[in-house]
Amino acid sequence: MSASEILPIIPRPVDAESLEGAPFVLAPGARVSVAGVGAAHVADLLVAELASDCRRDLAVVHEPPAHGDIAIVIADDETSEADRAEGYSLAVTAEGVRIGAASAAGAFWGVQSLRQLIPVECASDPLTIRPLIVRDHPRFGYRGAMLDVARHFFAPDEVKRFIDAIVLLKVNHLHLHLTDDQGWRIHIESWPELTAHGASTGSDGSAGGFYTHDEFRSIVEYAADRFVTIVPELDMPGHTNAALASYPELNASGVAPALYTGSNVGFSTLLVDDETTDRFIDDVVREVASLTPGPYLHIGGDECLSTSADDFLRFIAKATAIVASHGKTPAGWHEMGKSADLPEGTVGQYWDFTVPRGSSADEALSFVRQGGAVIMSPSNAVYLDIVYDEGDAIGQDWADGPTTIRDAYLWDPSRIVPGLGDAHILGVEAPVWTETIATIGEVERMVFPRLAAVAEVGWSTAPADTEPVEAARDFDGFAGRLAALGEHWSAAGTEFRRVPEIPWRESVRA
Ligand code: TNX
Repeated sequence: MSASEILPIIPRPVDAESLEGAPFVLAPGARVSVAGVGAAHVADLLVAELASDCRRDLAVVHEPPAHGDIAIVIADDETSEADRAEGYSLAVTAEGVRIGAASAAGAFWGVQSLRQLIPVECASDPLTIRPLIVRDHPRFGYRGAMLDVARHFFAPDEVKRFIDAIVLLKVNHLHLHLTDDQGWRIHIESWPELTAHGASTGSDGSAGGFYTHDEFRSIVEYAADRFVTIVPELDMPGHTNAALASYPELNASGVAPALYTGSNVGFSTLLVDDETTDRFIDDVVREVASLTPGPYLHIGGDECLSTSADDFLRFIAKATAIVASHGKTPAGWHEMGKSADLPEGTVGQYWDFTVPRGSSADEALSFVRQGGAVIMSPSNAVYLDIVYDEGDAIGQDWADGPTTIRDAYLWDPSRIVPGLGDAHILGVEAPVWTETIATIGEVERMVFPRLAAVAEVGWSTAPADTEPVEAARDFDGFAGRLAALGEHWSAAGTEFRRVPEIPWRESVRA
């Protein structure tokens, strides 16, 4: 077993080595020394963690480190040129801790590795860390999680808590599924009934809710401070009952349907080639684009079972063009690849799990033919609303479910669609759909520990392609590191499922 598999860090770093010698001890008076653009911001986040987790109060200083300090250094030559966006190094010796990166994001990921190495008892015991050196960078630039706030609504503070939990795994995109049949969750000034009426309930008759523009901006800012890009999704033309229920004029009949609180999919559609609908799309996309600094605006396009094939193609061509006209790169589920009229660079999200792959594979490749790339979300591995085990009370059981922690770990993005390799894969994303999931604690127990597996698939070096993926990935090594991470989740109050495949420490048993 190589040293990188022994150090308890998830995702597994590219290179990691334990060193001989005395450990680092965080002594009273230790400081965080910063140099370079963005280092002070990352230091502030580290200081806040050390204060809340370990009851240590460290000053941030703009001067070279003294013995026993933690240094954060941001400069171009801290990583190789290829790794400047997010790579980092982490060195721990008796002399001090040093995180080096070419970007603030890289330094922040270095801090996440450091946090996992700090003993959870750090508040009462001396804080010591074994000597080691890590050099690390991600395989993919896009590591995502998706939270469905449409079926069950989650308040801004709950979303921020979720962001805190995903960054520990170096997940850097949060896709918010903002609209669906059961609810419309973002205020639109020019179409106020979308939230006045369309946000008033949710799955199972739950209370509903929505984000004001200020609340949405506060989520975007909180995420950006932690190097997470928010990807907003307005799902269309299907999954639109909440909008149709809010405005009669969006319906062919001129009559608004009732709000919907069930779990069926595929029964709703926007009109196609309709002036009111066109104005609606332009307005909602414009407002959400204006709230979104990130490059992507996701418009769904999935499961349009009530839209004819021709209508679907015309709709997608028009809606993606509208997204591009508001300065955003369109993203959508793989069905959107049926269209050969996508704006250059449109991103597809692949969710199929059936083998042989059939038409979905061609739809995925269609994004590449049109100058875009694909996010891999094979539903049998990464749909985190799928039950862990037969008979679970919460979760859905399709997509080859149950989905165990092994299923979430033993797959590879470049082995899903023939002809779709790393060069055309933007990254990976794990969605959690919430028809059956009502509280943020339930969300966390579905997401963790499986998101740790998906995060490692997206970050860590690709397994040798000479072997089957089950042999190429070391599940036992991952399980050992995950057991250590469980202690951190317990200490942080992050809920997670104690799946039986993992040798959780006694201290984290429920
Ligand atoms: C499929 S696959 C959906 C969602 C459901 C989910 C439930 C895809 C893009 N859409 O509408 O919530 O299954 O697991």
